[in-house]
Amino acid sequence: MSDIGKSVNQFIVEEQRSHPDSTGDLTGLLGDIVSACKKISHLVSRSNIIGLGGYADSENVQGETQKKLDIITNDVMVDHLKWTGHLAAMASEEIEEIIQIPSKFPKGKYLICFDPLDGSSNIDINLSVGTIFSILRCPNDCKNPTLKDFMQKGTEQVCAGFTVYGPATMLILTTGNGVNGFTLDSDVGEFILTHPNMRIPKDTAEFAINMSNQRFWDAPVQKYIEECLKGTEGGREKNFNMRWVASMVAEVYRVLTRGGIFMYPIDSKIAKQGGKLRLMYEANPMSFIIEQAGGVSSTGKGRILDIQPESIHQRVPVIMGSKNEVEKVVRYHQQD
Ligand code: P6P
Repeated sequence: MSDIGKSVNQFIVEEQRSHPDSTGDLTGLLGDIVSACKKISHLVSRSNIIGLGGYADSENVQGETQKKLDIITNDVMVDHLKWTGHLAAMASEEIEEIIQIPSKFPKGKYLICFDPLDGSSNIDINLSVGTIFSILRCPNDCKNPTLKDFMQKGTEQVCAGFTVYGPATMLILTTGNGVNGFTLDSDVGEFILTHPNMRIPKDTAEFAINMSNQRFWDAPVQKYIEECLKGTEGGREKNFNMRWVASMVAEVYRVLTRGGIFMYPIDSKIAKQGGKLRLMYEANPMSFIIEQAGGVSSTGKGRILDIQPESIHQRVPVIMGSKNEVEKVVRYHQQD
């Protein structure tokens, strides 16, 4: 019998049963994350009506001017998770330091890194945005978690997920047993399984990259994109299509549904920062999901999930999606 139509809660509980040693903590934590994302979906859809559009008069740790919703959605995530007893600490794109659990609440065995509203520059133009999260086990007893406890490779992730607040609100989830997509039925307030076992086609003729950076890219990326633009006149089997939404959650969801290659490679403008996208709460969770769906995720020179993190807000180059295309770009880096 198909699992389609199952609520995300039933799906998670049944997944938990397949791990006899599980305590239910992850199930509980995921339930709290789902509640936070439903609240964020509501706020995003009503932001124009309740005056949450536009910029706050503040900057985040990235030096980016914060949208009002950046701050509010960060608070929604923290307020929904700090009391649950499932977390030892949190890290957010919007906050410089790790977020400790207030002493009046019990600590748990997990760590979470999240971007509460990825792509928020799209809010005022009504394009898709989303929440991205990555869950790690807290090493040691984690009574006093520090930044060091978060410095775990992406391969150590227990769970990763993201939402897309778009024409439909979607939740994409992996706990290491494949990738499943859920659609929010706002009539009943439940995420319903609509996209079981999502798989990325190994081939694609659709690339996503911010072309305005073209003159700053390294030679391997220049070569690859030039071939895509030339299509059959440049030796490719097909002519390519291009997409760029400037919202990673929307790009990755498209790749999961029809294949594609999403690229934010290093370029000479951002080389000193190491890249544009953040490792702990963008590249790692999305790479876990992409690999679990049969795709590949690389910096161009190495597997993203194998990177040993050195800081919470560390940036990395990202090339992810359909296996055969990402591996072509990797080969071009090896030949460089
Ligand atoms: P650019 C959004 O700010 C983000 O972090 C990703 O979601 C998105 O893919 C990228 O940056 C967009 O970058 O340079 O096109 O604004």
